Amino acid sequence: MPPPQVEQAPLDCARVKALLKTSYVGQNLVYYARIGSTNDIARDLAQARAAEGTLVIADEQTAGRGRLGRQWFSPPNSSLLMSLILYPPLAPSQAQRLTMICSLAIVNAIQEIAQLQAQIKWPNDLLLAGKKTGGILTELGLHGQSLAYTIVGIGLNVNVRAEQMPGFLRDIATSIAQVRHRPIAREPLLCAILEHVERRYDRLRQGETPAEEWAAHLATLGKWVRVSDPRETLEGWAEGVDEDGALFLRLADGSRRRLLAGDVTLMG
Ligand code: BT5
Repeated sequence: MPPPQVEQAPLDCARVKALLKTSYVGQNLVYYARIGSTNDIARDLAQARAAEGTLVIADEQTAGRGRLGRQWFSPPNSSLLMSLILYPPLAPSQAQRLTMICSLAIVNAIQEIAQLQAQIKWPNDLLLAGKKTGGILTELGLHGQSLAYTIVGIGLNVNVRAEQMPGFLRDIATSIAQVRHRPIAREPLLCAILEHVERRYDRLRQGETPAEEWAAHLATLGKWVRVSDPRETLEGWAEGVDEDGALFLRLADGSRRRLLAGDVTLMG
């Protein structure tokens, strides 16, 4: 079946403002048709103490990035590319909790708006039909030993067509429209994500931990996996995660490692 033609119009910010039912997340919306990286703009705003919940969003990024300086690819007007400014009452070692609540919020919103069940791949990927549909890049600003601000950068493939993906991504990446076989308006999806983020962030600030729910949505657990970071590659049984999202890996020699970051390959 040929891929469907999908809607790739610029984001309708007036529609977002009309639909959005949050009290602070996304209420200060900073829109760019084209920008280098929304995370960079958000960092500058956070350093100038922009309001909590300020959202920088773009229809196109010329220097969108993932972890370790990797490129985030997105055709214009096809995706959600955004960075949220938060000042959480957390220690730097707990900041992964923000990635956790945002990935859960995206799972909730995709279910609500597109009726699809997304999964989370440790530590920061969103999957649909086993392929990467989104990624989160949480960056921290420190003041001494404390968190001064956090920027949660979210890239979500909404109406990206298969033929728009560069060759090296075609087998491993997908979009909501590809899985659903039809495009979806980005504005209601964006609003649903922000509403779920706000609810979850309010609970996080009250001391709730998202770990148990997050673990239940992880595609990674209970599987034999390979985890690579720039220093080493380990293989083992993904046993569980702790409150701060660290992964417990049981190695073949019986020892257990606690991993904070890395790239996971699900084996067999
Ligand atoms: C991520 O990094 O997955 C985090 C991506 C965050 C992007 C957002 S967009 C808004 C905000 N502003 C930014 O500049 N960044 C954030 P990582 O886990 O390191 O994955 C990066 C890898 O994902 C790349 O090396 C590619 O293999 C793959 N990739 C790149 N673009 C993709 C896409 N559109 N869909 C699926 N996979 C992609």
